[in-house]
Amino acid sequence: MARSRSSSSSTTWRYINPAYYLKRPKRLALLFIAFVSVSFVFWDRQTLVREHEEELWKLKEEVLQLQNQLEELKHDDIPVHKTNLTTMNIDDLPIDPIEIQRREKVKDAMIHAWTSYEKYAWGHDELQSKPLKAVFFGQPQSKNGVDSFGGLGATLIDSLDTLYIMGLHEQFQKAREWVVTSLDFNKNYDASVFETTIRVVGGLLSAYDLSGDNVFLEKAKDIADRLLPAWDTPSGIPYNIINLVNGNAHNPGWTGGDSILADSGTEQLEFIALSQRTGDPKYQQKVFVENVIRELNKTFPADGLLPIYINPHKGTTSYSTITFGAMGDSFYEYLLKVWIQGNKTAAVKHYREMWETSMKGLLSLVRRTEPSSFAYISEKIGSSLIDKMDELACFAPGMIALGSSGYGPGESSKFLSLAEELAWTCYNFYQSTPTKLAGENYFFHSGQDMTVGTSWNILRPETVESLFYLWRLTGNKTYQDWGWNIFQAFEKNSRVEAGYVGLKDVSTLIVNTGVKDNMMQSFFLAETLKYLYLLFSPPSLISLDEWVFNTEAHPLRIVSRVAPGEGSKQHKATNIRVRARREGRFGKA
Ligand code: DMJ
Repeated sequence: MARSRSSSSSTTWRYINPAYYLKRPKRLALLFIAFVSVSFVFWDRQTLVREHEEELWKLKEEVLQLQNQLEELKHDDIPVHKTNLTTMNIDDLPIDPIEIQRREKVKDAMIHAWTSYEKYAWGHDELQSKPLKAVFFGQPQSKNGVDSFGGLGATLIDSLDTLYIMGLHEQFQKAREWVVTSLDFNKNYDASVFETTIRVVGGLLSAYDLSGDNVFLEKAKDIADRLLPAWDTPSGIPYNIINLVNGNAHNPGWTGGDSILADSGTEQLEFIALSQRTGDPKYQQKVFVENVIRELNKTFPADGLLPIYINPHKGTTSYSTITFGAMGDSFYEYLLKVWIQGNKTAAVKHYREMWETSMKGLLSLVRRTEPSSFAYISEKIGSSLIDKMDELACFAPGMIALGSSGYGPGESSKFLSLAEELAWTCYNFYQSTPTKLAGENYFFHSGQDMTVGTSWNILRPETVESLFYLWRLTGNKTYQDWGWNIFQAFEKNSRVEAGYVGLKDVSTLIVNTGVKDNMMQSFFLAETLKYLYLLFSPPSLISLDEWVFNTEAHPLRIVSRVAPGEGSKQHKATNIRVRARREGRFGKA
């Protein structure tokens, strides 16, 4: 046996000995043929793999194109229009598969936020994820609803139009059922006139404009009627708080009895829209919301900048901060947007004039940092400038870009470049922190560019709002990339098992993410996710020619303006078309 094993192993060895082949050419030829055959098989397989890969890649492309077509079909029932505001026609650009993927991710985020709200806080104002133990990353959270706005279902109403625009119709229908069966404004609650208007009246009107469903308009009337007595002051400047049952109105104690500028001047869009849609002029007529602007116009300063406190009895401003951030911001925003809502006609010319005056004032507040020359909008008290800017003021680049087209060519490009510069600053509010999320406000010290002041982040939308406008108005895809980076930072830091929460401190990382707070703000669903979704959508989806966004990102359809007393005639004209015939990619209405 030993001998036979050794003889078989010597037979094997001789096949790898070159002499075995060299001695006989026939063997050499056979070896060559074997080598060529093996190489051919190997090459053939490689080619097959490559061909399959190419095929797979083509299929993926096709899937993306089909997904896009599907998106278009889903949006078929949304009134859409091709924008003329753009300096270039973005609709003519080829479909970008990256854009579609990003849009889908934002939609996933909305589904996650909405499903969490549905599961844990249905019908409440906001979803809270409260830490059960000591505050630490990853601790268990209680998941419950809180009624920060008096139990009006703020998140649900704020989300209606976002759901609709994203094509989440099942969720929209379920929310609609809640509005029909459970939305009750008869609450003995001292509500904020401003918050209730921008979230609830605005959200309902937008849902009405998109769906044409009368239920939303009826509810909008109900809540607006409860808010109206707030304007019953000697000057017409409203009180900022009102009881929803008895109509008793007052101002918060901490303002010393004054009304707040933004709270008093951010109702015009919604109430004018309500008059247009109901045919009832009472919401917009002079004793109510429009009188505020007339009153303020009487003593409007040369720089168009108003301090944040106004006396509702005398209609005069009090010595206080001038800012495009908290408590000032949307007053300026609405001067521009009411002009747009009114089709830029003579009837609303004074709004544009006041806005342009305020823009002169804004220019006087613009400063630049050292060493990097970031432009920022400072604040002012008396004659002193304060080197501080709120993230809230980051809506301004978008507003300036939106208003820039109303100037002549020279001024227009000057304002557009300022908007772009300010957006770069706001983007850097995010990029300059370890979490890549912005703090609530920033200070600017010589030689240090920007430093975080108040360091929380509560999922605010203002920067992505401006990126959305700049993308729409310039076609520059950089703004999409910036928005995508911000979105990813929200995903990384703020996404939790039950929805999304803010951060307590954007400057501190624990296990690679920021320390969380416990609140999913309703404006995250109303604004942040909606603007991000639209940032990655064709511009014809909610065209800026046909829609104007209220300050809570609720799109209101632009219709011809109603003059007081012309209510019923106007009502016919405002019969909102909900099914537009599609033309082109997303269509023209
Ligand atoms: C929103 O409610 C509105 O955008 C408002 O005008 C300002 N604050 C929040 C979002 O930050």
